[in-house]
Amino acid sequence: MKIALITGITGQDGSYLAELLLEKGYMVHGVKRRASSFNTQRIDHIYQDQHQAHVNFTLHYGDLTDSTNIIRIIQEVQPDEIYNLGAMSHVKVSFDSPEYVANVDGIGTLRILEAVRILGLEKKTRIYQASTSELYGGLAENKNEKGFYDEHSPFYPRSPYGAAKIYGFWITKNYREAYNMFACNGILFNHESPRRGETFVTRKITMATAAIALGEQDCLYLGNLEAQRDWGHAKDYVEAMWRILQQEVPEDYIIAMGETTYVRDFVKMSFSEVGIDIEFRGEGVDEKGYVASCSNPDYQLELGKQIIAVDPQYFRPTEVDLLIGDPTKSKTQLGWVPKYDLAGLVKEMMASDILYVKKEKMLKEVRSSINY
Ligand code: NAP
Ligand code: F7E
Repeated sequence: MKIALITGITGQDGSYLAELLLEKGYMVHGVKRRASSFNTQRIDHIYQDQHQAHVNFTLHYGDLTDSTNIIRIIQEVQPDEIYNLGAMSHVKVSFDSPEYVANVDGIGTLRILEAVRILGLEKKTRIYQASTSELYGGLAENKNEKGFYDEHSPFYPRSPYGAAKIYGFWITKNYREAYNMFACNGILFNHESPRRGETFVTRKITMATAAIALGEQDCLYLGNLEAQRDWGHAKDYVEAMWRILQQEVPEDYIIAMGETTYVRDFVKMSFSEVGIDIEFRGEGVDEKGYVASCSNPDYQLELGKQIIAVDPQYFRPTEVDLLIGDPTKSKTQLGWVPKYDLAGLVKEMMASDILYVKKEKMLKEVRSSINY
């Protein structure tokens, strides 16, 4: 039985990857941080009661800033594969805590690689590093002749997050070349799901769409509506991570859908799932979205009501304007075929958030009806 260790197991990708590896018959170990409140919601369905826990699933307390516990966990687990997904992954927040991000996302990667080397596991343990399209920085002149970023495009990170991840990228490549380690970077473009953190733009939009449609919120405030992203589904992307570590030769791969969409259009797609058409008027910080029509009897809003506005507090000091990745290498070499397209992703996120908001609404009503 293969043994995998996942850092960042409590995150979006960690939870999907854990499910995938368990399905494939792996023994899965995960690193979770100690927190003052529960942080295991995304994996609770796997790990419900530690006394009746999934027999092939174990969690260890740990933190990527602490090399002593990284070494101890890797020594105990003796993994065949390590997926280093742990990170402070929010680009905007990285401007507020740049040193912490460098420590976790940059040096944290080194701690994993060095632990494997110190323990003499270079030949046994394969390492996947969660690299990112943020390395490209969205500079138009760095795209290839087909208009995509590919594995040869130059990097130009535009945030402390991107700068920390670029160290993680190069140190992974360096350990591969210097010590013959099977260490690979997956350069993943944005991937989303119903489990996406609530402060990333797609989930913020689908949650707010559901809340507005159900009368629980008045207006959705967003930042840069002009940003364009290449969005895929996290379930498809964790499959690619696994495939990267099953190859004969360790290499780096871009994982992307090869299509890009404006944030504004993602808003329109989300609202259209509940039968609401939005018309955008105005420009820059004055741009606003209004209800143009409502075709679903369950979700009726006043026509002409303003429900979207721009709030500059969500702008970033430096923005990545446009990302679009070329998945040719991953499709041909890894045989990776995504099952979801953007429409399918939005549909799934909206269905999940409608249920979520309905449940919250019901709980609120129950609580307010109880006379304490
Ligand atoms: P996520 O939902 O934010 O999850 C991040 C995980 O890292 C969480 O489990 C978090 O733990 C953990 N973590 C944070 N700080 C840590 C620390 N100091 N020590 C150990 N663990 C720590 O991110 P995701 O979307 O699943 O992304 C997974 C990885 O892929 C990240 O490295 C991210 O940077 C990278 N990536 C993501 C995308 C994307 O579009 N999703 C694209 C490219 C690359 P808590 O639950 O306790 O916070
Ligand atoms: O922003 C714009 C924002 O925070 C997407 C991480 O997983 O993917 C993610 O990073 C775009 C940006 O993701 C709001 O300015 C507009 O242009 O969802 P996001 P991100 O920054 O692309 C990469 C690949 C990673 O590696 C990261 O870990 O949307 N935007 N209005 C907004 N963004 C947010 N968060 N909130 C807004 O209100």
